[in-house]
Amino acid sequence: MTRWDKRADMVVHEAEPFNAESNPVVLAESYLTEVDRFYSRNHGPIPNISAQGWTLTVDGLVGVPLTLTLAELQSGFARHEVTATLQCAGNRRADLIAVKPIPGEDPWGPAAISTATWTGVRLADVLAAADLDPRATDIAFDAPDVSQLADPPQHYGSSISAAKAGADEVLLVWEMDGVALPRLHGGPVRVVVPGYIGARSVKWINRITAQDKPSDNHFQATAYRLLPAEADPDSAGPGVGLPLSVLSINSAILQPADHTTVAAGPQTVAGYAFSGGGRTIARVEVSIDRGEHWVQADLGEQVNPWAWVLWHAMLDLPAGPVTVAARAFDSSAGTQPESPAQLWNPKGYMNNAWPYVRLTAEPR
Ligand SMILES: Nc1nc2c(c(=O)[nH]1)N[C@H]1C(S)=C(S)[C@@H](COP(=O)(O)O)O[C@H]1N2
Ligand SMILES: [Mo]
Repeated sequence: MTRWDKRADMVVHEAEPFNAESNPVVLAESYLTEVDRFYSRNHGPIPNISAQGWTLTVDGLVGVPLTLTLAELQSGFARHEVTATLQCAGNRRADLIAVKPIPGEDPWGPAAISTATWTGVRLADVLAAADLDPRATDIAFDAPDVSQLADPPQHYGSSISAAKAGADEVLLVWEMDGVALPRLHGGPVRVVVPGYIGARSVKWINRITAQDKPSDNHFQATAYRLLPAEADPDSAGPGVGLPLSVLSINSAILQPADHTTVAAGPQTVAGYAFSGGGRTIARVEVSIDRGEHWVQADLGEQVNPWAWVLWHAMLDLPAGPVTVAARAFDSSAGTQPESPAQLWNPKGYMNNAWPYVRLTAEPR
């Protein structure tokens, strides 16, 4: 075990604030990611908030502002569960950095993504209890952790549209896979916004504000925006670039590991595929000739549109160096672009290019 009760084989990008992803090879081995393998992304020191001391304020464009304790949240609203995949907007950034450096951002591999079953109450039910004003277009979330990445330093926050906030799958959760939400993952309470970039699933949430514009928090207004390739990220202030929310279709090859030697002949290749916005995974294909020919992968179950698919395919590898590529299609026929160079952006977000693993196949 390493810090925060994570497995010793986690890939730790930063110890403080703690930023770590699973060893990619083991990630595809279970549909629900074990909590001690679940990636974690933090922008500041992890707050320590007791369940007894926690309160949630609901204010802004509401008829009845609320202050709720955990006991009131748990007893006042119907309990719901959602199995949902969280994916950081920086997942697979390493492949963008290989195209051109991205200073100041962690080189996440393909495992800044994980799946859990989350238990809590619907955000929509809490907003209804506060008598949400129909003029509210955005629902802002605030948390107490202070990030030095903002200038001046700022607590973490973001927002989602009022339409998404009203959707059944968006929960305020206090349990992850049946255990109390660990402190690292936002305990006592976080929001889970399935199908959106992880940044919107605000941990340690202590305030929800209904408003008629998006949050002006650094992590909504300035960070987590897709800048044009030419933009200078240091001078791009609030409002520049497009705000990221719904995830695009993505996939990764997790087995065999990149840059490894395997036996020529029959070889199983395995990974995940996931798309945002409630779109399901329709097809995954793999290729050993850079996309001239494709082999159909077998898809595992997708328990609901908010959770990933694990897939595997059987390839017949010729002896010698071989590059395996994959691509997924979602239910809107959306698919992945061929090369990360087409997607490079100054903050390195949303890489959904074909994944590649470079293997050496040795004659048996
Ligand atoms: N309060 C707070 N919430 C946060 C963050 C944070 O730094 N502070 N990081 C966000 C980002 S970018 C991601 S990808 C997810 C990661 O959640 P996890 O650590 O539970 O995996 O939390 C989001 N919520
Ligand atoms: Mo993230």
